[in-house]
Amino acid sequence: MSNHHAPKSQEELAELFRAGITTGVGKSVKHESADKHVSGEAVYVDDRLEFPNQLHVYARMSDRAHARVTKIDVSPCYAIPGVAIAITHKDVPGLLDIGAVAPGDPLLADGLVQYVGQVVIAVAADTHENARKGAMAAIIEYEDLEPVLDVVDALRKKHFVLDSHQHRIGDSASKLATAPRRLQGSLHIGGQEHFYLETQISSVMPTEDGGMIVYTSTQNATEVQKLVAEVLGVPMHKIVIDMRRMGGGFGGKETQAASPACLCAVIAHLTKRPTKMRLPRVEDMQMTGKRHPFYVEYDVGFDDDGLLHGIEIELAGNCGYSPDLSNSIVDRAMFHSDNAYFLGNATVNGHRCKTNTASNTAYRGFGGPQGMVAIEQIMDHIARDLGKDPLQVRKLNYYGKTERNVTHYHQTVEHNVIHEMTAELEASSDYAKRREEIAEFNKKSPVLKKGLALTPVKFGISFTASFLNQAGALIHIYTDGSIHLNHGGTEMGQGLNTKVAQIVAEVLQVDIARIQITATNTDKVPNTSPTAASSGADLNGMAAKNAAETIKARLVDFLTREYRVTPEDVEFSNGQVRVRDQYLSFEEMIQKAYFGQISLSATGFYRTPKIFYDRSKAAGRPFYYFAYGAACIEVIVDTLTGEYKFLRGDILHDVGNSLNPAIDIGQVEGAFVQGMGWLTMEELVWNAKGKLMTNGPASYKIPAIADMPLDLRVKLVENRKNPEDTVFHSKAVGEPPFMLGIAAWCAIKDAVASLADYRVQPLIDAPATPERVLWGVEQMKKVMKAQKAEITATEPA
Ligand code: MTE
Ligand code: QUE
Ligand code: MOS
Repeated sequence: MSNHHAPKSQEELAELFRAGITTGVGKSVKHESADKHVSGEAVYVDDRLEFPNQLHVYARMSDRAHARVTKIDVSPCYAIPGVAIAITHKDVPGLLDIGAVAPGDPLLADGLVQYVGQVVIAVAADTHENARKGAMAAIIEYEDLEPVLDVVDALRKKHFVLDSHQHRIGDSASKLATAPRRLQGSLHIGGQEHFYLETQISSVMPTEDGGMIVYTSTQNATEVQKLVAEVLGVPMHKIVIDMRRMGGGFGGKETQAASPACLCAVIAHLTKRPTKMRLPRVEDMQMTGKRHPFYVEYDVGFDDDGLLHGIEIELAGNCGYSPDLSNSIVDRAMFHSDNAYFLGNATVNGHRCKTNTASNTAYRGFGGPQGMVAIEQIMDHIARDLGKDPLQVRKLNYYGKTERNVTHYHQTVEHNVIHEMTAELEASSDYAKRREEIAEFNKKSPVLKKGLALTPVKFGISFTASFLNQAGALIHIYTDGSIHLNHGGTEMGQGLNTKVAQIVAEVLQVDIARIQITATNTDKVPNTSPTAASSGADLNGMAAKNAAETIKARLVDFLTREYRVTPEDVEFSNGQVRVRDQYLSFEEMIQKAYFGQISLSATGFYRTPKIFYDRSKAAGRPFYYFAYGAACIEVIVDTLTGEYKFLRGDILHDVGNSLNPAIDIGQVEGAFVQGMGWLTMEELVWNAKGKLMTNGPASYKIPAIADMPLDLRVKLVENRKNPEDTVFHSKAVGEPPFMLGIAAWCAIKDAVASLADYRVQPLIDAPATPERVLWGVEQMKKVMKAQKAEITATEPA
């Protein structure tokens, strides 16, 4: 890149030009931080050099689920050496509430605590340990109130954080009444801890004019900026958020990174000292919200083939104590209660139940997985009732390509590829043959039973709050030809920065090594949406493409004037530029453009076209397109203990034209395992007083390498570009494959159902822990015993 080397000959430049770049779009470029992740050199907030005179914050949590706070005395805190300040809600200079969309989340409890883990006071000291001792020294007294801890209880009492909402198409009630067959059921779906490796953390430095620079681990820089400004009572322009990378987010840092940032900012403001807060794991798990547990009731009418006639689904999300993002999350559960199936005549009601637990929040899939688990349970239930292979019932109910293709929110499903994908996976996984082999195996094996399931995924891409579908980017090219790239998205391990850099490399036809990726920063790209809804690359990639094209157009225009050629004569390739029959290097061109007084810096912007949604009518096109996938999972279950092992997994997933196949396959694998963990082994347990007992890795089990299917085969759909005009015709990948994990849950139930000749659907709630599987086995045994007794009773003497 340096221009001090001997200039290359025209032949050398032409040769480089013809070689083309190897780090553009569609290439398996390794993650921008891969080496640093492995060596430990990647800098997370806690790895930053500490500021002199820095304070550490520790929050004292409520140990009551629901209580009036009758007394807070922080004077004993100051007896601990090193304690600088102890704050209560009264010390917050600006707004106390940090609710994301609707109010309800006080930064520090104001007279009332609503869950075990709620922050009541915060203490800052010279060390974390002194801050902890200080916080524990405070005297806090409560008067207990009756808590609501059960979602069904909340539903029956209509104890909601927000109003219920309905999606409807056709006439479900009359179709249910006239359907040849009808089934009802209910189901509990568990929540899920994010278990990001890096817990919530912020570090705040006060600057001049009452400003703050905030280093924080957040998916939502602009929202942290807004909330820090609000709690301090200053305009947003005083606050700068800097976010280089997260050690995982998974939705858990979309709203809930704000609390440590705001606590630090308030303390930094009051003490004029730099302030850091990092949550210990046990506190993080109790303080912050999780995936919403759901309770589901359904009533379904169908015919003898298993075709749906009418359906009614009640989805009750356990939101915890405050709204947070629950409105959009329960909406997304409702939007995905069809999964890939044409419901026809359907009524879907979504409820936002209030319980005295941490406020549940975004988590990969954003409610979608819970809605899809409900309909997959219904498909299995119908199949058992008819004695059919569940896959047959699933395929029968798939959305059509040109008919039977309108959703219960009145969006037409276009470019449906689930039929072909299912056929391909059925063939590549040898489904039919293995189905027979498993039936044979189960006949001969009294204790160990095998199960198999193949389930589809159709996931809507776009924020359903349409205004969020926008993004910005900023590119500078310096005079040496090196490129500084910034965009509004955040890197949480998913490879967004790598993909956006590949996009810029592709447009400018330079090697990715020329591009410096930089921290997300609110004074470079303002008013960013959260990096969420899997839309990071779709939105920020397009914004960066737009910025790169702006600069490229200026350069082409400059070259046409300088060389008196037409735009068709100018071509960029592999760090070289051909102007008719002359070659010059990228940096040579940049030098010329600089001296030609051409602006080498540009912003880019993007908004998603075509989408609209009228929530009051529950109709529109909330999703720009759908991402599809399918998984086939085989399991073996020990019916004496309820333990199981996944033997094989075959996955086919659709990412359109992949921006980076290696990263996309990594996303598919990681999402599948996370989804499988949610529905099998990850169990949250609260005690009768509402305290989370599974508050660390010893009691909360996330999947490890040994829990992977013994044989896992992941494939991306080939040669199927996104028909919509997305960035290089790619599709979003972050969340959709999470729901491939549903096949693992269905496979377990298939194994258990074998005990009753596949004619009874085992009622195994999620997660299907060994205890619940054993309970399902007992159900099957009881059913079989009852049947035998009936047969004996009716036999002639
Ligand atoms: N992958 C890693 N490694 N770490 C994460 O925290 N978050 C997931 C997914 N993949 C996550 C991840 C979630 S919840 C979302 S919404 C997307 O990444 C966000 O990034 P994207 O939109 O750039 O795909
Ligand atoms: C998917 C998402 C989000 C969403 C809708 C989705 C999301 C999110 C919001 C949201 C909604 C309203 C707001 C707001 C955010 O909606 O992550 O600030 O006012 O934050 O379909 O992932
Ligand atoms: Mo992902 S749950 O949309 O952050």
